[in-house]
Amino acid sequence: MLSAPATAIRFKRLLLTGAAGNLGKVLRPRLKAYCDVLRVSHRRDFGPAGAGEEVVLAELSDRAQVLRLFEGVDAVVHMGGVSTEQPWEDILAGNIVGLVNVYEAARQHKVKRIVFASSNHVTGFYRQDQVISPQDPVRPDGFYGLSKAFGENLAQLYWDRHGLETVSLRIGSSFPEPKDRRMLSTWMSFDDTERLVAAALGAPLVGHTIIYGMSDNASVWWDNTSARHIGYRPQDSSEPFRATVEARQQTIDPHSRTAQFQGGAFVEQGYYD
Ligand code: 15L
Repeated sequence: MLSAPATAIRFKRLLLTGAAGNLGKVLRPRLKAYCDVLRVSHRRDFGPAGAGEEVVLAELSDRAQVLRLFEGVDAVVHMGGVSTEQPWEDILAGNIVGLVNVYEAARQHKVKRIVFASSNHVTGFYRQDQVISPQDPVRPDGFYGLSKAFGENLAQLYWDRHGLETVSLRIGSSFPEPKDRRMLSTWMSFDDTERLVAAALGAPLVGHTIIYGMSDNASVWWDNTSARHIGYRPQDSSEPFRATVEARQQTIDPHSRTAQFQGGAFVEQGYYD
């Protein structure tokens, strides 16, 4: 948790979807500093509201429930939906049908901005010896990454057509610390995750901006120059963890697909007949 919020932004009612998920749980206590009321949501019961919160349960694939969820909301941090490679039916419900419902509800309720949890797996089939930017063509590494690419296109459509702003965060690996050699490049600390979300919520003009979510790591595959107007300045780095990570994962076959592609193990996961 940042001791002083990075910006002076404050919303009347901010909605956090996926509040009981991995990143939702990290952001829930942190986002309270940026709003009067934090509306927290998940598909199933996850306990009572805390101080300054209200709980509204909603199944993303149910349009009526999502419309109710968005009533009175100023801005949204959308962490809900499927966050790993899963059977297509689940991805379809959570990340395709569910996201259309999110954008329709946001449009109808005149929400100003969505911060959308996209993923680095939108471009997971670029190689680890390439440095890419949000302007490069997508190369999803599975149906999950493909669904996030759809989400980014949906965000672009709602900006072009309806003036609804989105910052799509192509989140790398937001964990307490990097778990393996790949994450030395993709890791984003929880404090930097908060900095990124706060910057995405607070930047004055974003249209639809895509930005990779990573800390200030020494070896990186992503160039965020085109998103500098967001004002995200990561302050942590994976470097202090390098010796431990390399000692833990001593051997790595450089010819394995997992080691070759940015998506790591995701490039080999999937539910195919
Ligand atoms: C993701 O998109 C996942 O949500 C997360 O669990 C991590 O696996 C991350 O990507 C990653 O690439 O490390």
